[in-house]
Amino acid sequence: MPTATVQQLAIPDDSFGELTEYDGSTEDSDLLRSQLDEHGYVLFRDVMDRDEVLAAREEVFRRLEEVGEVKAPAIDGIKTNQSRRPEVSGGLHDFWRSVSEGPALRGVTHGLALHDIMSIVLGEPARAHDMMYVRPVPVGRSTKPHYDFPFFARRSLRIHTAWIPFGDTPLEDGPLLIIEGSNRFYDLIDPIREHDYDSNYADAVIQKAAYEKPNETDVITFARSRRARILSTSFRAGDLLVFGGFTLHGSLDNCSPIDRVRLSCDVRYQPASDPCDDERYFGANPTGSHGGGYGDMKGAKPLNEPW
Ligand SMILES: O=C(O)CCC(=O)C(=O)O
Ligand SMILES: [Fe+2]
Repeated sequence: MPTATVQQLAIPDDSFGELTEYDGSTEDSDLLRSQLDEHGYVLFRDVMDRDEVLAAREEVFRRLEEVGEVKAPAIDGIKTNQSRRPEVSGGLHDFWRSVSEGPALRGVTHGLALHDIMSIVLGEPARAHDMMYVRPVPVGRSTKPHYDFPFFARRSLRIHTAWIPFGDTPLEDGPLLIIEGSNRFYDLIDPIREHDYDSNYADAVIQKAAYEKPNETDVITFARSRRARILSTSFRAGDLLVFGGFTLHGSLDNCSPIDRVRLSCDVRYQPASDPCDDERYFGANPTGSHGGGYGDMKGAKPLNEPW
């Protein structure tokens, strides 16, 4: 059993499992859709151009090196304990927005390769949200389990998340986790699905819908109460994880012994035929669910400050 902790608790062997790898063709829409339906996710290995993914990694970490947060060589993503980010002209919002709009990064998240895969997964031409979440996650941190649907549902109810590791990400670096079978936890899903997001999408309401119930206990206790395992894997640059809005996910803790920052990005895709006018996620200045756009993201905070 490799090192894996979540919320500072070691995961017992029988509570951990490997994510199932998709081994079919990336062109086989029926198979992809049936896997997504069965597991709630599809794990693709080595489908993105590794060099492009690593170039995007370097692009982001160079920006963090410029503000003193990672050491040289930037591509290694090793954290310092300093930051000059609060002094950048334009402020934290504009800094994070410009990092999130880097051309190498966008070439991966909004390029043809991912667009084509997502179109096949969705079974019709796909369109990406303009807003996306770049996540440099330092040692000691993790993402709590949640469903994505409440955040993104409103104008399209068919959003899917593409989670991309920007760099090799072993378990100890705290990659994404999925709660096995959570796409069938109907007692949690039904109330989320039935909410009318078009008439009430206040940030507090959707945060509560996404996070509250799964976090009444720690993740291990929660998973055990559902007789489910916590699934993850060691990711490699080039891998891609796609999941639906009703798949409970979070992340392992970053426990890197060398202070490596885990870098990933999550971007939403929906059918292009659904409305693309939710100002929270589309346009040149998307507001995000809380209203402050890129400035509200965890990634907008200097790495040495608490979230
Ligand atoms: O990368 C993470 O820690 C969380 C990502 C996430 O919540 C998502 O991809 O929807
Ligand atoms: Fe999420």
